[in-house]
Amino acid sequence: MSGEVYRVLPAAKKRAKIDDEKYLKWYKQSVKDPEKFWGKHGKRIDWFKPYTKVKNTSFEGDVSIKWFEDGVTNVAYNCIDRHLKKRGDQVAIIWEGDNPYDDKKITYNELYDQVCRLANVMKKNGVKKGDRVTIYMPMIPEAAYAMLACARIGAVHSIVFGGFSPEALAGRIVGCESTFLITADEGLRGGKTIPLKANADKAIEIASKGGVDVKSTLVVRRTAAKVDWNEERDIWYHDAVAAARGECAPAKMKAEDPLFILYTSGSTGQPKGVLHTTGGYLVYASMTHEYVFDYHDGDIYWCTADVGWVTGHSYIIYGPLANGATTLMFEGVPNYPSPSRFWDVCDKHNVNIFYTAPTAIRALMGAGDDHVKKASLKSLRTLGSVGEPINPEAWEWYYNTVGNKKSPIVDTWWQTETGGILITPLPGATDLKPGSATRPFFGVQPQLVDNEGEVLEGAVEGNLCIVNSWPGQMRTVYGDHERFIQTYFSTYKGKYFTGDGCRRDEDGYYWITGRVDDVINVSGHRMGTAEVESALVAHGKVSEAAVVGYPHDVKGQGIYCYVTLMEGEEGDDALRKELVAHVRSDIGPIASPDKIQFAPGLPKTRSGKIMRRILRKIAEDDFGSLGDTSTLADPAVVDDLIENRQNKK
Ligand code: 6R9
Repeated sequence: MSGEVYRVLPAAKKRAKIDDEKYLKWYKQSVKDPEKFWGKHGKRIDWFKPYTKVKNTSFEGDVSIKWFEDGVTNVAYNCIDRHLKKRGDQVAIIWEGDNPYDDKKITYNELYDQVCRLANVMKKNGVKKGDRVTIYMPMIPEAAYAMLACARIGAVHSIVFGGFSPEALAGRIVGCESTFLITADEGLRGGKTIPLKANADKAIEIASKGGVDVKSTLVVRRTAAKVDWNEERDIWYHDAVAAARGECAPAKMKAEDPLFILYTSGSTGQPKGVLHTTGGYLVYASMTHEYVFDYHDGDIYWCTADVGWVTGHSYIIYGPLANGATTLMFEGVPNYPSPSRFWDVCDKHNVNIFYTAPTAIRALMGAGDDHVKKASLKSLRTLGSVGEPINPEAWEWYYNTVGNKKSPIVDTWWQTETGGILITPLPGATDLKPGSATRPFFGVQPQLVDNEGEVLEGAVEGNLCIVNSWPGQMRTVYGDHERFIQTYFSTYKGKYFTGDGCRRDEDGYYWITGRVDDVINVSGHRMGTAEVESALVAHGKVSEAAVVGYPHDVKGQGIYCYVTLMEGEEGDDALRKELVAHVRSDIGPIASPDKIQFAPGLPKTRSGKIMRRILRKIAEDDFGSLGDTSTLADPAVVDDLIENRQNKK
């Protein structure tokens, strides 16, 4: 599997800021003396008051992570103000609308003006330093302004992806007690509208029953659809911003003041609010953006993610803007109006660095080479992949057909929790192996352990841990530090456990094998099987549910649900449809079940634990190797499950 090696391309090496020699030297220094290494690189951002302390972190006991703790800075200042003198007229954001005829360029000067105005609007409406602001928006420039305006005044943003349901949005509003919401009348993706304002109204109602009253909703007019209006609460964005002042001093933020909360799924319970702070996060996001993509001044950079996910935070907004880059923000989807959209946009804006997800690559590969070949793509120089393991076939298509064998692919492994990329090739330094995220970034110390926590050396497969802190690391679960410790530092004491399985080969390259916990990865979106299960059992006809992932050609993993119905209920296709609709409305379309199997019983141990291992095998249509079923309370249920499996080949 680790056979094929793609050597560093001479042109990439020539241009790159880091070659292999420098990588090895810096890596060694970064691990040997993190204080010194990060003490130096922390200066890549501007500080109002320089730090004297660099690293103060412990993965033991109460777990405490602090970087640059006595430094004072502001993220919006670093992403905008400090560039104005040199690049005020340079484009900061290229916005490409859902409709190919709709686009816009925003210079750093304009960005400054827009962000200051919005910051003043928020202040005027009572938003203060430390307050949580929920952002539920389409991919329009106002989403970027909203993030930066929060950062400017020290408010903490919590972005909820526009594909989430009112219930999911309400849960996140209540979770961080957020009383200020920014949204739009509607979103527009792939020619279809998404009723964001109507969803927000519903969410506000649900949240108020949960004890949190949203006081103001700022609404961007995107499609000009007619929306319900609450005079007490709703404010038109364009009116408010037009009346506001275009100057607003950046708040003085301590390095460890919170920057944002982002909810993400875990193996148990409801999504948790991952908290990132100011200084270390920005240092890490900007440094990885520069070196992982080999970013140079003047490059046009495009990350296709949505700002609702961490990739959009670190690699559409904060990393690129901190580096004074031109970042492209895309409202649409890969296959609208046709599967050549990505490639057309690359040509239209002369994109040099392109960063997307394996699920999109696989879908576009399936649409045929003609769509790519029509485009010139000659501006492309670095290609990136993120979100899930990339299968070698898709990797090779990306390299050969999209990259024309002249652009290195950086397969970047990281997580919402890590804030930035941890394991990745560097374009001018790393020989590539399709499917491998290759080697750790500076300061990152991966370790593989077995299920008992024994450290594994050499070429081996195990559970991936990181043994020392890096500046971009999450600091806590918002409002629940105990859950932070439990989730990440208790499985293997004193180590950050990622939840991923991983193989290390004879060259020391890392190959992520996927989650080893009950998290599934559907089209690069993280989903807790427990969340889908709790949505299913909330339906009146369902008594019990177990959800597992199974291999899916395009999505990476599909969602397979085993459902036990209440006494007297009949499982048929109509009920299947009803359950799919129910889950979509409870969580959002991204959680749509792919397969539903009605099961009179689930395989349980005598102590009542569902044996998911067996359910996974059956969902994969691989029931020849179910392993030991003798510990089951009722081994007969397995025969029925096999008989009625939904993935028969
Ligand atoms: C950035 C992001 C994190 C999980 C992670 C892993 C999977 C991400 C990957 C990858 C293999 C890669 N993952 N990048 N697996 N190769 N290059 O995606 O964050 O949404 O929190 O997901 O995604 O399983 O644990 P997040």
